[in-house]
This record gives sequence, structure tokens and C-alpha cells, in this order.
Amino acid sequence: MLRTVLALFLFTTSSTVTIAQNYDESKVPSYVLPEVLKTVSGKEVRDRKTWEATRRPEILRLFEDHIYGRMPAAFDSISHSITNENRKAMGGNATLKEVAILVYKNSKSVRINLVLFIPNKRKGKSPVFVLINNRGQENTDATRQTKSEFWPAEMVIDSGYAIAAFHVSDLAPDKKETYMNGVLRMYPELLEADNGMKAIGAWAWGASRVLDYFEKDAQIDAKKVIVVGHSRGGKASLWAAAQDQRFAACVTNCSGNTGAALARRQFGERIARINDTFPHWFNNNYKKFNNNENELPVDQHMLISLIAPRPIYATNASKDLWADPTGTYLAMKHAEKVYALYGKKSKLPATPPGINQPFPKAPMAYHNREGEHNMKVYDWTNFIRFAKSFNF
Ligand code: GTR
Repeated sequence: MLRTVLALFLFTTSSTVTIAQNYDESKVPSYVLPEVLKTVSGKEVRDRKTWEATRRPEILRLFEDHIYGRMPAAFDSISHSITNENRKAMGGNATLKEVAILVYKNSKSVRINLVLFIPNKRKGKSPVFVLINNRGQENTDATRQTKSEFWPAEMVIDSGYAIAAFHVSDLAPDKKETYMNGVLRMYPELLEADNGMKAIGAWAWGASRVLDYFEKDAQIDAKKVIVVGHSRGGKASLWAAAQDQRFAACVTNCSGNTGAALARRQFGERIARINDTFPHWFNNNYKKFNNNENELPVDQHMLISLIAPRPIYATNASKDLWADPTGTYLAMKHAEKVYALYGKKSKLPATPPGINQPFPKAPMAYHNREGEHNMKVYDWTNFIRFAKSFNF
């Protein structure tokens, strides 16, 4: 409700947006999705080899150039230091590590502050859920004085998984006036280019640097990293997993427009609105698709396809029509054929399951939780079931 009111408010105060939001399924226009298994030159993709050699790189480049922006090619160095360690955190159940990850390029640097809890009862290296935190820092409180359903660390530890988080502001402040005061200071050429990354790209890049750290932590299994994000963070978790294939699995919670939902349905939030309200998220080229979804050379099912054959979990919330639950489900369904190239059969039913009917199994998982736009214990309970379904 709050989001609907907000949408109406933004609509009436915005100067450039001219189209009202549609929440009526019967008013979804007819559309034709770009074919995921046909190359730009028109060749059908029938096998994994052609997908990996030709079509996958093509699609990745299209997403970079038209939506999320080109990512930094390299950096000069990366180092880390443990700023706090407690082997008896959570009443002895976990080891807490607070880690400062420093990345340098051209004598500029960013510092990513990672909070990491590792289960003490697990033998050997732990698989880990890492959250790209777009909400308040108190949600991932290392002291555990504040506990939040958004990041229910105790529950995840009790289930035998490590849980980590970093805040988006370490990479790019989430404001159109200041987003460049982070990673982009190191890459002025990307800031200037129409196809250069902005905040969402910077957040995804940060997730990859955290993965670099996991590769150096003897208690973490860096081949079992599940990247998690909610809403704008869920757009970033998808983009992180799409371009960094070291992420073993992806959770995209209520990610909506330019996340897991199909743009061409024009249901709920639209490209014009997201670009108008958050011009600092996606590259300049994306603005060409304001009120012009059908001209996009991709749609979001193709972003999900880039994650294949790795497990993916998309969610929605029943009252969060802004994020288009049906469009999210359809994007997942349209990506199934890429999973099939790898012999991975999706267990998702043909039509969207009802509210609170989770399908938390690899390779493709989905649920529509009852309630508002949020990430809650209900969601995390199913993310754990999901991780267990592929034996992490
Ligand atoms: C909204 C935005 C959504 C989503 C959300 C959030 O205002 O329109 O695309 O990102 O914010 O991040 O909670």
C-alpha cells in the first residue's frame, strides 16, 4: 500500500515520466521476447558449447552496454585485514570475523567492511550466504545487539551455513548526487562512458571482491558462495552472479524491475520510472528505453539465463505488485531452456504457484510470500532449504 501511494506521489511530482503504473493484468500489452537461444546473426543455439562460446558472451555484452554498464577490467591490488575476531560469538555457536577488504587502483582505493559469522559446529569449510545490504547497517549488526529478520544470522548459523554481509555504501553511495564517490573514483573512464557502470554495477563488483576474500579464508568454501540481495540489492545479486561465474548460486528477493521481472510486460514499475527516480543505478544508454521497452535487445529472462546452470532463487511478496510477481515468474520460466542445455530440469510448475507455496529446489526456485515488499525469516527459511537441495 505504502509503495502504491509512493508510486502515485512520484508520478504526480515527476517531470519527465508520463505514463501511469499498470496493475491490471488484462492491460498488459502483447509482446515478443528476444529469443535467448538465437545468436545476433540468427543462428539457433542447440548446445552448451555454442551457448558458452557465442550466445552467452553476446548476451552479457548486451546487458553491459544497454543496462548495467561495463565493469572495471582490473585493479592493482587487493588486501584484507581482520579487524575483529571472536571465536565464541552467538553463545559459542559461531566465529565472528570483521574484515576490511582494501582494493587499490591508480593510488585510489575502496574499503569494503565485511561482517562474517562462521558456524563452529561445521566440520571443514563452510558454504556461505553473502548479502549485498542495501538497508541500514543495523540489519547486519556484528554485536548482535540488534537482530533483524532481514539478515537472521543466528538461524543461518544454526542451519550450518556461514553468513556474511557488506553495505552498498562502501562501493557506491545510493544517491544520485554522490554515487560516484566510491569505486568509480578508481575508474573515471567508466564514469564518463555512456555504457559505463554506475551504482548497481559497483555493488555487484563489491560482491566479487568479497568472493576474492573468501578464496583466502581457510574456513570458507569459496566454491559454495550464494550471493543474496533484496530489491535494489537483488538487482545487484543477479548482475553479480551473471557476470562472475565463481558465484555458485544466486538469491534475488523481490528484485522487480531491472531485476528478475520482465520489462516488456510494463506491469508495476517501469524503466522510465526507475531511470527517473534512480538515474544513478544503470548506465546512460538505458535511458533510451524509457517508455520504449520493446526496443531493448534483451529482457530479464536473459539475465537469469546467464546464471545457468547454477541454482537461482527468485522471490516475490503478494502485496508487492510494483515488483511484478507474474513477470518475475515468467522470466524464470523463459530461462528454463538454457538450464535444459545443461541437462538441468526446472521443477517450477507451468503457472505461478499460489501465495506461500514455495518451490525451494535447485536448479530454479521460486516463492511468492504473503505480505509486503521485504525479506523475512520466511524467505531465509526457504533459502536454506534451497541450499540443502543442492547439498551445500
Ligand atoms: C523502489 C524501487 C524498486 C526497488 C525498491 C527497493 O523504490 O522502485 O525498484 O529497488 O526501491 O530497493 O526497495
